[in-house]
Amino acid sequence: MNSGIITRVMKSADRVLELLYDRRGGFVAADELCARGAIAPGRLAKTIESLQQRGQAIEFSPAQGYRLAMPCRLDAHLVEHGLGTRRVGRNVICFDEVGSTNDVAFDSARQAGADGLVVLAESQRAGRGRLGRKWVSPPGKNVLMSVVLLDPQTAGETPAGREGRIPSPLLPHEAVTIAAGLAAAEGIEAACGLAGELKWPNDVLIDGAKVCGVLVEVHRLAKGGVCTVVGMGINANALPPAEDVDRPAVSLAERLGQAVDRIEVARAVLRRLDVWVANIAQGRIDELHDAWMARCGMVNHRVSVSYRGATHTGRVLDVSPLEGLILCRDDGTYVHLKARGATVVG
Ligand code: BT5
Repeated sequence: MNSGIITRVMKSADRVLELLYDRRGGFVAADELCARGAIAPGRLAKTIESLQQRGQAIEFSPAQGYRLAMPCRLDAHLVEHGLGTRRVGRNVICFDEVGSTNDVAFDSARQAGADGLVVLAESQRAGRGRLGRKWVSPPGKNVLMSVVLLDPQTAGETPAGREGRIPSPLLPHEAVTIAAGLAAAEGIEAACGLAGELKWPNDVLIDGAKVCGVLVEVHRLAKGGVCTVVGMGINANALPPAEDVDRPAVSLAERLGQAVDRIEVARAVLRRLDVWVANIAQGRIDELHDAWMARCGMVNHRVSVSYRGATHTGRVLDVSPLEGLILCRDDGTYVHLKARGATVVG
């Protein structure tokens, strides 16, 4: 088959998948799929077969047509379709298995048009958390995704700085970390109606148990510029084995009592991340601060934070998108603790 025909066949398959997905587990008549998917009736069975080869479970009833079993398998086209974002999710790729989606994201950052790329995987061989810890997720059940954000110089865009000054760094690690956690909590709520609480610096909790973790990493690129990768692991439908976690974990499905559509969750989170990344890039961080604080129950609580070899114990005063956690230590002194290198230990 020449490449033009392959592209057309893939586009038809994507369109059919969209139509089936949008029916949310209901049947779509073969005539409708052909008409709206611009497919000759004789080609529909082959198109359905190609989607089945992509791992989608599609059922056929002679009387009713075709239906996609929900929740369906992750699919890059479905995540992209109807996303409506400006930067995050301009392109989406989806893998069966990778080492870590963050590594694939960094590798992809060298390619043209990588800004906003979303990398999803059904499973990770070496999913990582912060500070050398692991992220463990049963295959095919959860959301494991990473987003590439290139600074404007790298992305070939106009830097968003006043008087042509390029703010440095353009996307502060601190702000992106809290924006990612907030986006995850907001997206989860939009997709499933579950209100998550934020635990600085990078956890989303439901009733005190961890449902999502965020890992923001920054690399300088060989060609110049900086690449920030926002990695997120969301327990949509399954928990990690108990021996792999040192604190309680929870999944969305467990809370809801039913399986969750990962595509809906991923899209909702990406939409919110797009909004917050735009705010940060424009230097508008007050809104981020207020929205974050509204979901954070830590203020005025006494916590102990391990930070670069020392432990700081005191009362949480605030979380600043640029300065990190602001703590009034038990001895009355104040300290600002940055997300990178900090872990709340008690
Ligand atoms: C995090 O680290 O919470 C950041 C996790 C980021 C994972 C995503 S998945 C996609 C992308 N690609 C990657 O390789 N990583 C990112 P941290 O705060 O260090 O928490 C890690 C700790 O959480 C572990 O030591 C475990 O105790 C616990 N943990 C591991 N897997 C978990 C899970 N699925 N659910 C809840 N807790 C988990």
